[in-house]
Amino acid sequence: MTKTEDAQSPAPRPLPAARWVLIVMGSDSDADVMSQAAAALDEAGVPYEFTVASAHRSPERTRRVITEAEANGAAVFIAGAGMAAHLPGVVASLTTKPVIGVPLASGALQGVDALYAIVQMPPGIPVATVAIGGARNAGVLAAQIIATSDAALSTRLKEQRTAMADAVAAKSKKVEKSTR
Ligand code: RP5
Repeated sequence: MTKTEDAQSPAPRPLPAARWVLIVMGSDSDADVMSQAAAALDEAGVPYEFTVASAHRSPERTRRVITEAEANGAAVFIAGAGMAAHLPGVVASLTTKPVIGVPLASGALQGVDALYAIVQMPPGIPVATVAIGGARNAGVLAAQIIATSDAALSTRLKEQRTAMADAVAAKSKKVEKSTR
């Protein structure tokens, strides 16, 4: 059973089947970091599919995966890759849906190469780029994009912000002191 099918079950709160995210990465060696995008979508209750397609090693698979996902209603694409990271840009060339790129740390340049490759897209084919290894923010941003047309999801994201603020206050309590 795929994650998309999972999300059609009652918990936590199924979204319409069309509002899902494709998470794609260049290699299975990227999966641990990219799982943080999946975790953020799980927490928001947004369904997704999680797969590998390489812009360089499997260009035909990449084209098929992206075009099929768009035809099947993917609303946002998250693409992560390391080194000469062309995958997010290639994904963006194949769809007009929003694409979020995640530069991944691997190889001699530890993600600086991937950051430059992903963020420097030519005019007309944008990729919204998060930090090196910033897969969690990619998941949060994808949820925010979907929330622009989903009031319940928007409310859930606001609740998460409140919980984050509460957590900061709790952390402060653990270390606070004053000598005045
Ligand atoms: C990139 O090359 C992948 O996204 C990965 O980050 C990196 C290394 O890939 P493997 O050699 O581990 O498959 O295309």
